[in-house]
Amino acid sequence: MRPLEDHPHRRFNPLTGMWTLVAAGRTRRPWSGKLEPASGDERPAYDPGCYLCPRNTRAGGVVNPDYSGTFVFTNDFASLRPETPLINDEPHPLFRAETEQGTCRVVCFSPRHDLTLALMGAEEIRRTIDLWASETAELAQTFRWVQVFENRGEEMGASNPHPHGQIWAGTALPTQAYLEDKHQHDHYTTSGLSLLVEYADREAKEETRIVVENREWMATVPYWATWPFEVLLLPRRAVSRLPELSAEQREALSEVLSSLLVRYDNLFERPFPYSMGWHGAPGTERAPHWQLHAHFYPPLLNATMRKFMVGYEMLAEGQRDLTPEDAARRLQEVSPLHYTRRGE
Ligand code: H2U
Ligand code: ZN
Repeated sequence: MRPLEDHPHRRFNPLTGMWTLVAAGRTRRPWSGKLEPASGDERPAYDPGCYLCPRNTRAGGVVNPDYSGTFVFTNDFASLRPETPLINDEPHPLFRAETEQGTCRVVCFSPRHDLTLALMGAEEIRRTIDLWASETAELAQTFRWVQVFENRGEEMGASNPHPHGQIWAGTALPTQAYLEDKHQHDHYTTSGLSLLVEYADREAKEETRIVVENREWMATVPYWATWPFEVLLLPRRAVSRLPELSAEQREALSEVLSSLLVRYDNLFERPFPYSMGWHGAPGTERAPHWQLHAHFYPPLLNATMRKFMVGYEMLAEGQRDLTPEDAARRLQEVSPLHYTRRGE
């Protein structure tokens, strides 16, 4: 371990330009924070009360089809709508506002109410990858930014345990996308290299923060991670958007996603909550500066305790208690076989 890691220090996130304070050793302090009870995850394969299961009725009376693979529908409570009139009202520079047009979809990963991506296996995950890609391609015809994401677990606000995610698409470039675009663009202009392609090459040489990898992908606890077990999932070759992934890259992605999510669940032997999502280049034009990637932001610090981004994090900057290297080591050490399937 390098001496830096034994002392409080700050690390720079080159994608967003933000810093995180690494104050290793704080987890040993006396603590009686909020405990997250490990929710038992016994569920039926079909739940008649679930609004995502096949053949059930959703809010507003629409009946789901008897789907057998994946299923997409426009969110019945969509936050963004395509027909919103575009008015830019600027009575004063300190009171700027703009309306936003868009759409929100819900994507079911499987008809099985009792599954999660971690339990689905690579072939089934592949269907979800194809769906993410085709939805992104379609929505990008109309909207500048397509945000594919999943909130998993009650801890992250998921409203239903049925395996599902969401896609929001809109005309504006949201704040995170704007920052990543600017930083990747600046890096490309000054060095001629894609920031995340260069980063993945360096991570591959160091190896310490890589959780799982294969010929096409790498999942690493990034050097600048803020959340305890945050992961950045990166393609090894330059690719800007989900729809551009080759069949081989999709195949390899399903394998790497499966191993990462199994490791996440095995870490505390409980369903592991997170918010994850894809960042592909905005728009449809060629974007050599932008490397496709997914972020995983899990809130847990250990089996029963969650990390709160409060106080210092809200008022000063992000702060983490264990080093990214320690987090990666913990994830490397767990079994690659899901804990609920060990006896099989
Ligand atoms: P989350 O679990 O990530 O909240 O996603 C579920 C979404 O499903 C949520 O945004 C929508 C909610 O608006 N929903 C419907 O579209 N129809 C329903 O009948 C219930 C919930
Ligand atoms: Zn269901």
